[in-house]
Amino acid sequence: MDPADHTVTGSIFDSDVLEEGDTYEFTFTETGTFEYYCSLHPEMEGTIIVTDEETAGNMTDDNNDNDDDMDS
Ligand SMILES: [Cu+2]
Repeated sequence: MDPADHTVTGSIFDSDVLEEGDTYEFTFTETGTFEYYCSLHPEMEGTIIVTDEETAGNMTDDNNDNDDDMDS
């Protein structure tokens, strides 16, 4: 939604320059922790943590079964 251009740039993925309203999608095929940054504004950084299917399934089950654990 930012009128400024940005990129999503990491070790195994890299978007083109994204303009306002653009989206970028990448499917991870391995687990791990992946740092990324914006090549136009290198101070803009993020981290993506990819977990295996078993862990992801458990997280979904917890959310469905325990509404008390939800923050809102
Ligand atoms: Cu940027």
